[in-house]
Amino acid sequence: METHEPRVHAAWLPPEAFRSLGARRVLVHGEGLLVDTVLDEVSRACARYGGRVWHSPSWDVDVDLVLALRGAGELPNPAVEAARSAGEAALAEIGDGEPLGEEGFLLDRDGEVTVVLADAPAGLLYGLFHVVRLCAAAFDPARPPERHRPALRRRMLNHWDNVAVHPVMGQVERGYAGGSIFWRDGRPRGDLARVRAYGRLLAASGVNAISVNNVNVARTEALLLTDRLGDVAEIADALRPYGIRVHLSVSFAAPVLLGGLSTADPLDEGVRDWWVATTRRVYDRIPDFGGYLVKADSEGQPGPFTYGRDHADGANLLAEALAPHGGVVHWRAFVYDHHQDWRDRSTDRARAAYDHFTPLDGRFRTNVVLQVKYGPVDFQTREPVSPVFAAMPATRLALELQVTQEYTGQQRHICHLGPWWGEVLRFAPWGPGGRTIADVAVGEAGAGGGLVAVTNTGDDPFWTGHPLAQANLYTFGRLAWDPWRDPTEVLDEWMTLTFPPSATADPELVRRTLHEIMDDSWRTYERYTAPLGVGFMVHPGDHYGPDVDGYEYSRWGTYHFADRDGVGVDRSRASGTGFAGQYPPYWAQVYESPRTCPDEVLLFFHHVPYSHVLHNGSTVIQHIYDTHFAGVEEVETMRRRWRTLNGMIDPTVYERVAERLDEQVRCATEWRDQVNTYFFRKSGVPDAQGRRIY
Ligand code: GCW
Repeated sequence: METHEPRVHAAWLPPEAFRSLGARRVLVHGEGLLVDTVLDEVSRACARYGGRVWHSPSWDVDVDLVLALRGAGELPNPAVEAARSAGEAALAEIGDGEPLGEEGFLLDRDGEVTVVLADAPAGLLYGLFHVVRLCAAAFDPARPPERHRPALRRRMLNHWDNVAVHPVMGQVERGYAGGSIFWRDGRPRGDLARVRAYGRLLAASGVNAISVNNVNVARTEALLLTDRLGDVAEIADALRPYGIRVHLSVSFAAPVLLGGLSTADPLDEGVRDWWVATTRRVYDRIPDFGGYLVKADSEGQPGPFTYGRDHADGANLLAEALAPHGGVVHWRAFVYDHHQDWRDRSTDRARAAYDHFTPLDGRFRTNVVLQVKYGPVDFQTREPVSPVFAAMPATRLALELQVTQEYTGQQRHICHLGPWWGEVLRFAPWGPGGRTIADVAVGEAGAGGGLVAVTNTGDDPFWTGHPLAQANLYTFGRLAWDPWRDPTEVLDEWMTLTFPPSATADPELVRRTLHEIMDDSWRTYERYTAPLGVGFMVHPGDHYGPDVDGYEYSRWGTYHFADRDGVGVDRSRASGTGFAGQYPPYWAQVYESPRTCPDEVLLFFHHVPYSHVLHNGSTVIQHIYDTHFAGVEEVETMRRRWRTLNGMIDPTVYERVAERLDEQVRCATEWRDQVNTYFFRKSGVPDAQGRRIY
């Protein structure tokens, strides 16, 4: 019997988005694998929309668009050569004398011709996707020249995909979009066309690196490094034409697990030799392999602590093996004690990354990137930004975001994370006006650790389960390219590509409605879930839906300490865990006192009485009630608004979102009622507006 894969949604690259490009006469000049990709993209667009494409050398043809490598030789076409020289002149004028680099490009207009110049093939590909994004505006005669270079060299996604299905976590850990694009039931999934299509989407968003397996590395996954390296090479081959390099999560215990050694001690000669030899074999097979990603001594994963060594010893061991090949180690700072006792008030999970890693600053090799989650705890809807970013000036730090919505509605809820990431990136840990998290990730001369995110994709026909969650993935890529960009502008860009105005009956209505639904959806999610930065009121294990006390007495840490008088975690220096003191002076002082601490993270830093008055004028208890009622109303409004799009957009998208909005309303209502009732019962304080609390 024949089986048919369901039609895969085009996400932000529907054919319609190529209409403007595809109707043009295009010349591609240069050679290379990624130039072939450019050619292929342009050819397909032109075949569909009636344009024409030439690949150098070409003679006297009239063109609308030239995409050329700067180093490629002269062409016997005066108009094209004139456009190229105009581009060169514009570059000399607006540039800083620096080359465009491996990935940068210039876009310019010369009379009737648009010209894209790049130093290297990847730049040409990014330039092409820029032309696609601009649509007709790329051919606007009055368009001034633009130069683009990514702020961050590595813009990486981590897949938490398992090769073998994990008995609890399934095929993809914290995956909400079906199975894995790469793996199924212990084997490669076998659909390399889908992998390639994925690479294409990622390249169009700006991503240039991915790790292909979960950071929790079990037996089968460990083998990817050795016996099953061929499976990784196949993925690398499929992604290479889109400029995406493959990285691998490895087990720190690999020398024991795979090499038959008796130890994985990082200072043991035999262990070092094993990593050197194994890594050499990886590069023999995958010459552009990116490197290793390691979760060590964390949530049961093996690490250097077993051997009495520290994390610099551990990371440097792998870095040394990778260095001759140009590879990097991404070493995760997510190390904490997950065997806590709620009776013990001295352990604070929020302190852990700083306490473990800051003493190691300066000891990591230059090809180690320390990958730090944005907050000190774990991808909550709201946390203060991790103080580690301000505390390790001699280490390359990457900011780790979570695109997969583990704690933010699991792609059943609309929760557009761009605004949150924007806040994190703009946070100035040394105080207002100082350097920001974006600056730290960029580093000096772009040598910082970059941006990394746990992806939200799977083999779901919409890629991300919730069609609107595609915007989170797209936004991540674009912010990784330019972390200073306004996330709302990026969202707008995503809308134009995904719902092309030329294919929509009422484009203005669609755009406005999507903005109304998505722009503030993260704050809406925050309103109906855990209040004031306290976090973690989720159902243990699956992390979906409310369970106020779910973690309160568990070994994973205690998060809210609610009693009849008040709520919150005292993390002050004066009377609490001292976490507030991990920040540089400005924020240490602001966070130290409930009087100065910003409302949105008040309960992260302080245990306060329910009658405590917030900066917004409300008491804590009334704020809890108000936000929970408001949050549910906002979700109901979202659903009403979505219904106005019925018949305007792709019906499969419409239906999938409509279905999920029903669940979002149900779940938000559950959150509201459980949280409000919980705090009403604890505090005995009635709602000032007399609304129904159960
Ligand atoms: O958020 C927690 C998740 C784990 C995850 C871990 C991590 C991959 O609940 O599922 O494990 O973080 O970041 O390593």
